[in-house]
Amino acid sequence: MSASVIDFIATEARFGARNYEPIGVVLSRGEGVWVWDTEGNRYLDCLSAYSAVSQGHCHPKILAAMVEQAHRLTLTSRAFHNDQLALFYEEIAALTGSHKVLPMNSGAEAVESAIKSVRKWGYEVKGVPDGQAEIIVCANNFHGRTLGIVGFSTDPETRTHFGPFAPGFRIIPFGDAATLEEAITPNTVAFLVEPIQGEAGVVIPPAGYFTEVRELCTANNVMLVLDEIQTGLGRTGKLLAEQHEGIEADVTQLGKALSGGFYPVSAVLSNNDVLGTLRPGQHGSTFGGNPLACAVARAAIRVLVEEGMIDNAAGQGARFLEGLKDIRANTIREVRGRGLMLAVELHPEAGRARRYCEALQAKGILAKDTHEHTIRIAPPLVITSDQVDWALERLATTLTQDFS
Ligand code: IF1
Repeated sequence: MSASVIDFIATEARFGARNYEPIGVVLSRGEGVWVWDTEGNRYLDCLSAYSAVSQGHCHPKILAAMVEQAHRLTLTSRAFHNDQLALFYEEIAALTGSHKVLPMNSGAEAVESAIKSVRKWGYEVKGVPDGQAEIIVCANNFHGRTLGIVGFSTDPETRTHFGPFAPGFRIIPFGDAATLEEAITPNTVAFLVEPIQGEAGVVIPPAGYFTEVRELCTANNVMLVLDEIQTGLGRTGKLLAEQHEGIEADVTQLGKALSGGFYPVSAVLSNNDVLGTLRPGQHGSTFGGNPLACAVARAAIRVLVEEGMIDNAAGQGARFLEGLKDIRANTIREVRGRGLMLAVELHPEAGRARRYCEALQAKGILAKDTHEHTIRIAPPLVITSDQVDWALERLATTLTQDFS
């Protein structure tokens, strides 16, 4: 590593809270599926900032929209109207078939806002006794890092020594509708779940699971709340992952690619019942729904649809998944994926996934491990067949090495 790279990393270590352990690369430029480090080395980005850069790095049309808006008006607060929010509402509602939209900033904020809204609906519409609302979540969930959210995490890394936590959450296994039915009580207001568990290692539920979940929620007047912050906006080869299951959520959270990686933008989408319970002064955010965020999000959604990125994710995702499954390596325990949300789970005896990510870095691919033994593969949705094949070649040579 050159002196400058070491300087960047050393300075981060000197001043920064050490809440990450990044791969040893210092990036300085991005374009499409490619990123470059400070020494000019090029990498294919197979993380896409955890699916926030689905449109590709520095998409020119999103950039142009951001610059144009930044010259005009960036932030007014919601104390006043602005000329971008209504347009954002109309476009995101039309695209997703939603009736109400609550604009926020981070994904976790959207999840927290959904929890507040669905509890409020429980008390004021469903008639749950005040303070007794229950929300069912799944083991191995990941919905963000705020105190409320880590309070119902089952990952010790995420929650240890951050307590005490808020009550009102029940945990069931992911993918087992019978346990959902058993967990529902008259005080249950919602089932909050990812359509595919991302951080858990791209865990896809059994076919028919969400059909049963949808029926159970409807039959028990429980709101189905889908966290599509990672799975949404084309990542799985459809606009929303719920579409693979042929169901519709009552409440949905979007984030990450909602801005194409230019700006923190998230949103809660719902039917009228849930977000219709909020009254002036009961919820808010300084930056939520600001004109710059809305202009960026409108452009990010537009290019996603107009440039065929969703269908490309389906086609290239199928190519990538098939190519990964064709790799004959005794290090591989399982290959999973839907669209361009893919994962390679290694046998524990193959060694830590991080070692393989470091070996991939040397071959020009940036990927991230999760939970010790799984390599996440999630390139921007603009990836081409040639780039998929280029990546598969390098993945095959790396995965046939044994770093145990
Ligand atoms: C980190 C994980 C992924 C998410 C889902 C809500 C949020 C996320 C399904 C919160 C965020 C990010 C957070 C980031 C790394 C990344 C991540 F490894 F943490 F779990 F993608 F899998 N729902 N996921 O995936 O959105 O508040 O971050 O905007 O915390 O290290 P956020």
